[in-house]
Amino acid sequence: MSGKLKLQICDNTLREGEQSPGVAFTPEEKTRIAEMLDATGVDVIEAGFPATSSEERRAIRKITSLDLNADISGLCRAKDSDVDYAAECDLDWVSIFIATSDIHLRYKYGCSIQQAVDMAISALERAKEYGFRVRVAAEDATRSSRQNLELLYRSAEDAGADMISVADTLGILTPSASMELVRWVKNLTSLPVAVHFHNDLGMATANTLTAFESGALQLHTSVNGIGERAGNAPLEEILIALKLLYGVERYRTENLKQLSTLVEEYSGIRVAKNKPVVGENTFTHESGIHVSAILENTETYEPFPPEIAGMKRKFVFGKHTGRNAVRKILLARGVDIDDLTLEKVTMKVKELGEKKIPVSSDDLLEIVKKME
Ligand code: HCA
Ligand code: CU
Repeated sequence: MSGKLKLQICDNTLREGEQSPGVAFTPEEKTRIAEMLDATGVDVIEAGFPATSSEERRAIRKITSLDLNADISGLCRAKDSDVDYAAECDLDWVSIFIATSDIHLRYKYGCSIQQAVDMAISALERAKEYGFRVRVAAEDATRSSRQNLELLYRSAEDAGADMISVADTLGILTPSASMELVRWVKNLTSLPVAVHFHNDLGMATANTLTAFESGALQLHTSVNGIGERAGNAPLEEILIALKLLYGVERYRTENLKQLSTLVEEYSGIRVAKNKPVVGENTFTHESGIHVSAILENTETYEPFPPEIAGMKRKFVFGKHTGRNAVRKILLARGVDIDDLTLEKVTMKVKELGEKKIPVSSDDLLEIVKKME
């Protein structure tokens, strides 16, 4: 596929990510994350939820005053007062969301779909009066009837919305359902379509990429995938997949590890070692077979060069280490040992590994020194 496809990344770390249990970014932390997202080439930064507090609005204003290349958006409920708060923040975009599923209409709002749409349109009109560009989002779209979605999206287009948006709020979509839904939504209006997909069943990345293939313009992400519950499509997975599998070259993916570490630190949410792209184990090799092959050609067991994501290759030694790998690693560090020492070193490494004691390349050199 060509890299010229129309595409925008809207990153939600600062809004949805902050809704993760226990997470609160200071205005300074928000600013730092926004700057790094901008340096990575993210097109839209959802900076926060203006109605939350005056501190939140101060943080958003700090970001809008930076004059970043990215457009800055804020999330609003379908309430005029939320739009008024957004107007204090100097935003480019506001996103107005309204739930369209029967279960949300009944138990959250206690109103009809027509009343919900009327609220969204009133908020949209107010936002247009302020001069905002507006994305109108159907919350829980994937559990909503097509009739309800059609009413919201068509009304939004008639009232001057700039983008319509599909939220898989509970993360229940499959890739094939994502394709079918996005194609259907695209045909309803002439507006660009955004997708905001959650990861409850581990499919947010797959669903988002399928939506892209199906014509969605704006893809929502968050760094390390943080967000409500199991979170959202991780920025790092989406950007690397776009680059590797779809030929999209315009994002500076080499920032991803740094961005991930920053968000890990500020959010207090640890990244799993086996997390795709940025997890500590993604470029760490232990098994003898893998290490030996990688030393001949890294492409044997690495899907892409680690530098592309700002990662580093690492070798560790343990239970699965083989003689051959030890020999090659030592030779690469200028150490040539005889067969007997090699055997002893390998046995020692395996023994430590079985006791769950990790052995790094430096430890390996120490072991050799002691044997000699
Ligand atoms: C929420 C709202 C939202 C909004 C999605 C969007 C969702 O439930 O907190 O901006 O399109 O997932 O529906 O995050
Ligand atoms: Cu969400």
